[in-house]
Amino acid sequence: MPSKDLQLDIRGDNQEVAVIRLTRGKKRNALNDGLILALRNVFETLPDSVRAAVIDGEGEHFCAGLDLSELQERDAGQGLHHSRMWHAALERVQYGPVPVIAALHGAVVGGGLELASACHIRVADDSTFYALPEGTRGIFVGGGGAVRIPRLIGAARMTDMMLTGRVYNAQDGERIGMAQYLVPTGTAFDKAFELAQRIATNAPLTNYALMHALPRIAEQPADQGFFTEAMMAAIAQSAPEAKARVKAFLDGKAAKVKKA
Ligand code: 1HE
Repeated sequence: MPSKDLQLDIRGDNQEVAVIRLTRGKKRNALNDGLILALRNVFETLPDSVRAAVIDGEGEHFCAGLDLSELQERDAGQGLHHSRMWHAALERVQYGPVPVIAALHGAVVGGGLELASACHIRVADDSTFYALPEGTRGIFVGGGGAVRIPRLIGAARMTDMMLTGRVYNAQDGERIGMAQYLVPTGTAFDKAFELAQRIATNAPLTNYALMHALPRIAEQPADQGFFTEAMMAAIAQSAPEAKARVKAFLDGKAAKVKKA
């Protein structure tokens, strides 16, 4: 067990899905230093069988952000290292071994939204709400939110959230890009798990390309992006698994794309 506040459960017929649960429900899954380090450790030590992961939170809220009781007076240097510790952990989530799906419900606030934004897919249920109370607490985001959240919703919306304390509900959150899926209350975990099982059947190199190449390509100038894309495409299609999958389709043995 990585930590009493973080549970890891390996599921699926082939042990292919890691379910990572914040289990500090009494404190609304507020993230203390131990929990951040445990999160990092989990992603650094996932079993080889794991192909996708789900993160969710115990109780009525996904995560209340930074554990404010640990926010003592830090000097500038300590504050810098603390923020860098969060960066290191959430970098392991975003650029770790497998795609990660966040199952959101209730509060997704402050560092909770920073954690969610480091995941590759966010599934929110109707009870979800999003906020960045750092603005009203007199602090700033420090867990990578200034980099990741504008990429989801734009800098203008994030500025508004922090300046005015604006809270987005689940429906508006999905509309502006906080989550890719919106599902009825109580079903976010099931949907996230279903997606994880599906993602686990992809060719690992395709998943790797989507996690590690796509976000970098998207940040590159077009000319460099096209070149990196061509390199990644060539590597992916040369894998024996890609050839087998394409052959299966051409032989009529693989699923067609169906109308949504
Ligand atoms: C906490 C925290 C926390 C709850 N740190 N202890 N985040 C915030 O500013 C959000 C603060 N939390 C809230 O606004 C509310 O707690 C919630 C909307 C999330 C949930 O409300 P509710 O009514 O269900 O719970 P509660 O009664 O407020 O809290 C239950 C307990 O959890 C209570 O402790 P208790 O000992 O009195 O039972 C709360 O003190 C505790 N609790 N949230 C510590 N965040 C890398 S930088 C990131 C910067 C940030 O994330 S800043 C934003 C911090």
